[in-house]
Amino acid sequence: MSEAGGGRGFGSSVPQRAPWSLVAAAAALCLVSATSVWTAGASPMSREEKQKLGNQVLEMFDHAYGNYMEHAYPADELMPLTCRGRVRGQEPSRGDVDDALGKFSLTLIDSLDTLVVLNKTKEFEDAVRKVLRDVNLDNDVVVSVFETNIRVLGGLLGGHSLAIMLKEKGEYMQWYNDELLQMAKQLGYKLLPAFNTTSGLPYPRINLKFGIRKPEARTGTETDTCTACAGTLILEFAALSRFTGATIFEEYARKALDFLWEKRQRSSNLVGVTINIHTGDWVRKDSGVGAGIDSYYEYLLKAYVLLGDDSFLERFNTHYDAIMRYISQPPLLLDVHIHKPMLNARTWMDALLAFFPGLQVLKGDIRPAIETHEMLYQVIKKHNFLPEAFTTDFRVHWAQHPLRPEFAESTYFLYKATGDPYYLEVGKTLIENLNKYARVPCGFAAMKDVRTGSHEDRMDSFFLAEMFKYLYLLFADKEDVIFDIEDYIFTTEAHLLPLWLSTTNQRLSKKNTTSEYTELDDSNFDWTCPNTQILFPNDPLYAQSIREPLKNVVDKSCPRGIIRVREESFRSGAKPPLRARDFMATNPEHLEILKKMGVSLIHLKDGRVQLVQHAIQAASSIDAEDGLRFMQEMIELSSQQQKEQQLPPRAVQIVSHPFFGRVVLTAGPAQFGLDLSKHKETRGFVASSKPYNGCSELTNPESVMGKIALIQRGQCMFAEKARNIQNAGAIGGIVIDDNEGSSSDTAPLFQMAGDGKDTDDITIPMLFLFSKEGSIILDAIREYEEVEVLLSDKAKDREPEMENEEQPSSENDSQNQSAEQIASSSQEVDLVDQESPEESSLNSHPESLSPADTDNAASISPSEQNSNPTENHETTSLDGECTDLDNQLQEQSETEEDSNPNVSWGKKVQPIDSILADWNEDIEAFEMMEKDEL
Ligand code: DMJ
Repeated sequence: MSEAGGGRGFGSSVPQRAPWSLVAAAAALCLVSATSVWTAGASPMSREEKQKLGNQVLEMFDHAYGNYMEHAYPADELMPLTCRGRVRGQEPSRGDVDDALGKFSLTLIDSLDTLVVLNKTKEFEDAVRKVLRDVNLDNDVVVSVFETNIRVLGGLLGGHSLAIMLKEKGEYMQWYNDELLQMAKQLGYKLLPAFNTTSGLPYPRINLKFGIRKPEARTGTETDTCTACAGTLILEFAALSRFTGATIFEEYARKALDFLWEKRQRSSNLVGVTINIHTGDWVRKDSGVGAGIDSYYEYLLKAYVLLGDDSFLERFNTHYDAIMRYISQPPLLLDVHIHKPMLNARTWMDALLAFFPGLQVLKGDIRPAIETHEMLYQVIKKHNFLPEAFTTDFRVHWAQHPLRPEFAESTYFLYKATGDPYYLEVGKTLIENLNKYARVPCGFAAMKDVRTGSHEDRMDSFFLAEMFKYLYLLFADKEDVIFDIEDYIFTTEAHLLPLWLSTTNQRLSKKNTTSEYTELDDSNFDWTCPNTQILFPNDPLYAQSIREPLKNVVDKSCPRGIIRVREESFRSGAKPPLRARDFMATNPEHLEILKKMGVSLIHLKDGRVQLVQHAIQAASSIDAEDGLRFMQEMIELSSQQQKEQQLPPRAVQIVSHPFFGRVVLTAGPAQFGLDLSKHKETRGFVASSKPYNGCSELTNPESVMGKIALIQRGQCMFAEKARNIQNAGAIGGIVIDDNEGSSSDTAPLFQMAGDGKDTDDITIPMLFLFSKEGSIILDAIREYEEVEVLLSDKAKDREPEMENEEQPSSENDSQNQSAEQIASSSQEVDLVDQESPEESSLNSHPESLSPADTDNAASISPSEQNSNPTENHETTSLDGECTDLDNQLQEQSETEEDSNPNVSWGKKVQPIDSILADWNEDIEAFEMMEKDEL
């Protein structure tokens, strides 16, 4: 393989763009040209305020980066609660999420080009020297190919791109001689063995030292990968090829993309979430724009922008057409089945899809981008952050939030496209929330639960790679950035690749691609990057007019089950099918409908009622399909109800100096004692009980009197501990796990059960902390002696008067906590664990399903039979308000169908066998989705 001469044959002068490359640049440029179009609308933000916010972003970045460098480097990531580095193998495994960690100083590499964007050139120079001096890419660690590509290869290439730009300017980086690029090439070669499959799709993981095949590799047995994992390589691999002249990288990435394209579901033009890398069969046949698929679509469009290859645009447009037809239900984006795209596969959305409005801006399809972004913003206003997943009626589905940048990304692109100062206000809210809820003395901590405000001991590298870039650029004027951002494209990790690569080392131009398209179909340009002068010709309030009808979409929504309804019924004026949430077993009309749908009601001996469907007994195939949907909803509702019977997590917030409420620990609730959700929180200083296990009368009542007692788990019942500390005068208790190293990051939520007897005598609140979270309090006592905490159901706002007391040195004091200071305790364990509400799922109720292939069954308990299950949901609303959104969705759906002769309800009427086969697939898909980690 020939390689273009090392020392940046592309080094000191930036090549001129070829004519088509100007098209690519124009595609990127169309994002920014609208800023000058705006003359009216929401009040503009003054230059001073924008600068103030920009400076705030810089200060926040310093806080995150500075703490990483001081307390974590050379580890991959900072653990901001315990203020130390996360070193793989030294912390309890968190599963797949740890596959991003390769002992290669991930956060430093991911931050390189952010330093330049934020005008920290000197720090960039230092950081590059550190990478070259310290980073080893040859560790015996199994890493994710996808994460290593987007974060490390992308980070090195972004760093290289800006290093050569700076060198050319003549002031900084004069010593630089393509060293980052050489590292990138070394890493590229390390990833190549992953592509050794007949399909050309890469294995999901690789051992950096031993590759795939060697016995020491400890990987290579996987059969499946996610679509995004296989389809998010082209930008970095093509850039590597073009920078170095080694064409193999681009070739491999193209081959993987070609294979995915071939495997798209031909009638819907959608792709599934996971695919078998050997056979090419879809493993998960659900399809959306979020987790598992997201950046595959992003890279098709951006590959066109960067590489100018029309076939990528063709593919993107074909998929986009399918997304807008099936998945987009503005303002929602809902997953569907690839082979049955008119049926939703889920009733919830994940946070990763928040990047999609940004991609729609790049595409030039602004309206749905504005709509979805507005819906997401309202969810954020409700919970301060976007929960990892939320339902179609905007309830929290997965409560964590690892400081993801996707929403900030879309906000930036929408501002660039519309110039509407509204998006600056959105950015301001994001900054405020980060400082208010996620900032801790040693960095920024992910949210463990957006409902309680509790933290997780993690600060992912993408927070520095992406969040600060997008927030800074949102408020920056051209002169605030030392280079022209429009000369670059953002990778999915927001790394910057120069557009001039399009004309460099083009050995794999479009004529070599395997795409079946050779000619461009002009109609596909319908949605592509229109001139923004035409987009908002005479209407500077365009974006606002789109947002206006949606302004209460979240607050006024109702709990819903499956949204898509049978359009045909509405057109003919017939009643909509019976929804599971409306079903009442005492309503004769409902029983009649059940019968029509082939669903029978069986009263079990234990008093429960079981619903069984024999599709064959339904009055028609449409009734059979309604029955299937009804059963599916019933299973979801019953699973939801079981979840709701679990107690939610609680929060322990350290409010004394130097924490001032900024550290919030996830705590397990007790099934006895004061219910913190109903009563005011309890606040007090903490004191360790003697004996520490709290299993007998306390010998130090004077120390715990009026305080919150700390007790170790084990050796007696939780209720007994509670009684002993209560008798000693404690106003509350925190039980700390004695399993060394246990953490709420890795263990499901723990609920403390009573002792099987009457526990009404226990009136103080009791909470449970895993060992790691407990250690944070124990360390604080050692360091500061007087430690005050707040026990509550949800973290409370930091107190301004306490913040004001803070001395400049106090932050450093707490940062000085070292790993050695983290105490842990260990003794025997016993008693009752309960699964977290987040952990329980449809899967956990296999008994609800009949084993017979042709039958579908769900059980409901006697108490559920006559009640409307939705009454238990936390979201309430007025009838009129509910129907508004439903109608919107209905209308949208009808319009879609009416205007599209290819899509008709008739198409959805399937033979019974096929419906039953699909049903089984649905169940499998739901099971897998519930298990899936984002
Ligand atoms: C980032 O690592 C990338 O943006 C990726 O494509 C998916 N999302 C994470 C951050 O949320």
